[in-house]
Amino acid sequence: MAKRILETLHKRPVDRPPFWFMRQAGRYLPEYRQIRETAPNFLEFCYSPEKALEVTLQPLRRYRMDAAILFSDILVVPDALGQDVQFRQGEGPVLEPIRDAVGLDALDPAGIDKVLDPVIDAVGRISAALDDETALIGFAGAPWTVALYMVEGRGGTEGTEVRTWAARDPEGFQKLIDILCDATIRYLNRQVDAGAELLQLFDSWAGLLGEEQFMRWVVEPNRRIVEGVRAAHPDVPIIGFPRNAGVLYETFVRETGVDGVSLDHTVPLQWAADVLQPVCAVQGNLDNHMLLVGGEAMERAVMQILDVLGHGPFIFNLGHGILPPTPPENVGRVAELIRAGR
Ligand code: 1CP
Repeated sequence: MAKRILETLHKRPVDRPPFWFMRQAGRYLPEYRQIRETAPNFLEFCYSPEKALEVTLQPLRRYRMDAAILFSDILVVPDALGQDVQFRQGEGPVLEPIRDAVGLDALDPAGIDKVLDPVIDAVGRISAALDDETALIGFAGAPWTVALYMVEGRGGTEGTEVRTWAARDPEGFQKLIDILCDATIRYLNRQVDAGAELLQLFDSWAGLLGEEQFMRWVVEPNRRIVEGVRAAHPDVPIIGFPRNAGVLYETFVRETGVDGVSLDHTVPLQWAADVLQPVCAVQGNLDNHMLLVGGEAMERAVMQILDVLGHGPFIFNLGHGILPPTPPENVGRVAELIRAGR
């Protein structure tokens, strides 16, 4: 049978909404933690095709999602460009920050393919391992979000360094965005060549920007990447995720030409059904904290999403990634509800 998530993104009818969960492979699963311990650090884990294959498949064995997502991270791109990137235990990513033209000159866009070869290898292996009902999602970070980590040097900030650079010296900052657009188009096209059937662009920090900056640093780069991927692969669906963009979600879907949009949990359901679903498929948007709560509160939230968004093109997902303390059985319960259609 045709893959539900691809049918949905092409706006064709399906028997029930497809589903997958952001961060479906991760620390909430004991089998993930076990393999994670065998890698010396997180980047080496991402660059080990056998390990990436195994942890990509783990959540599918438990919950039979409609899609697998390549196990990797958005920060492999700065690493491939030659920036120093480290993941420290309990601290998240730490990068040698880039703040000016001198930092940009040190990047090496010609070297990315070689560093990213093991990720492309993993895509091929995952593609070969999936059954004919399960689609493979490739992904990358969108330029604004990747630039935030490259400029701040870490996560968990308000983005003060990157926001002030972008506003003070837009031409200089544009050079970083251009490097990231080109590298991302190339990287995503290679993922599709190796077997990815749809793509998601994560712009997790889109919500930090006001309208004018949002147009330049979120909408325009996402639009360019959609265009650059379509030029090589006209039929591969692309999902955008301008997290926390509020009413600017509407501008985003109209201007970028994405086939689907992933909604954070703050987007009102009826508004999404009325304003976004006529333009493209919507994906989301269960509050990831509901998976910590479980029980009736979680079940009610799931039904409500299915009721309001289930009539148009819709992919069930969370508003943001699964949190490490999530009880795996709550994920199973959500999968069961979606499969039953309520
Ligand atoms: O040791 C570990 O296990 C580290 C935890 C972890 C995992 C499981 C990190 C570090 N990355 C990942 C995998 C990952 N990251 C995937 C795999 C596929 C899946 O969803 O199952 C994906 C799609 C990502 C994407 C990613 N990485 C995003 C975009 C989505 C989002 O969550 O907003 C971002 C912002 C990152 C950066 C990142 N990587 C890891 C951490 C802890 C962070 C966030 C740092 C911060 O800003 O707080």
